[in-house]
Amino acid sequence: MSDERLRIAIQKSGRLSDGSFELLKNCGLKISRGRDKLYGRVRELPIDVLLLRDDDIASFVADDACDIGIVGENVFEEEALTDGHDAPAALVMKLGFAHCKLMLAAPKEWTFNGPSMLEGKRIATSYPGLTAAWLKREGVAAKPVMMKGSVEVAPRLKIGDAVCDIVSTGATLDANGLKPVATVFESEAILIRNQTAFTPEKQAVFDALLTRIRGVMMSRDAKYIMMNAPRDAIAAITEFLPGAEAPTVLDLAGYSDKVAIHAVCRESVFWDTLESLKKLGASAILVLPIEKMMA
Ligand code: PRT
Ligand code: ZN
Repeated sequence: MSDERLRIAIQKSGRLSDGSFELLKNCGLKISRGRDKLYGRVRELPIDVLLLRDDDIASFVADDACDIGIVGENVFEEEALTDGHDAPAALVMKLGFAHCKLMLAAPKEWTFNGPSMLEGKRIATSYPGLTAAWLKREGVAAKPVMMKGSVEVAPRLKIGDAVCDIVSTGATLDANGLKPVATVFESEAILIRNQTAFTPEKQAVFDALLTRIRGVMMSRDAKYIMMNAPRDAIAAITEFLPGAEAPTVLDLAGYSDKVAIHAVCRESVFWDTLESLKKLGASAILVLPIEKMMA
């Protein structure tokens, strides 16, 4: 692309769009557009946002129509297996939202005792590439049957004996008399880019955006935790704090045997974490949200 603005493709509306918009918003990008528009412009940085069907994102990025994109890893991997791009889009990083699994599911009445049960069966799926790759890994000769949608009804319509479909809560399978029997692929939203080198200007914008995305992801579960503690409990408390490195230990005015401990916990802090800290001697425990982080 000759345009110096970084073009990012995200899903217009669907299961990836809220997470994608929120990520960009948390990176400080204000996208001026109406929800029905296909194009948005960021004011603070030279970035344009294209709003597309999720199915088009990976190939638009591969074809250089966009520089980067946010897409489901399931769709990205399926296209890599089935699409003939010379230079397909490349994975930059996982984004930690829109988690789901591509699962093999069979009628509830089956007693499933391993992949070999699928030998010679027809498996209805929108993901024939990933399904075939899994069957090959398992050494099972079964036939994926491509269905664009409503895969879960295939066994009832006798289009397939089993299905391979995206599962989140499992409610759709359950409502259709199916049960998950094996995980074929675990997916989440990912950031992808094309393989053409960016101009130095565009590369600088991309690098700045990546730094912000990493910061947003780091601060997602992170908490700032503060407490008072007996001096002789510092080691035990430090070891216990979830995902904390090198906490700050401060003297407490008027107490020689007590200190204040401050730390950034990079993993979730639960009520039982606080209860355990209390048992180790901590008191006056405060847990604060972290809005932004930069390593
Ligand atoms: O309109 P557009 O083409 O852009 O969107 P789409 O309808 O093709 O895709 P969309 O928005 O449904 O999904 C986009 C991406 O979200 C997928 O590629 C996955 O990476 C991810 N994702 C996360 C899911 C789900 N969760 C999910 N539950 N994609 C689909 N489902 C469907 C699934 O196909 C099944 O029909 O939800 C149903 C199962 O849900 P449960 O909760 O009943 O198990
Ligand atoms: Zn789609």
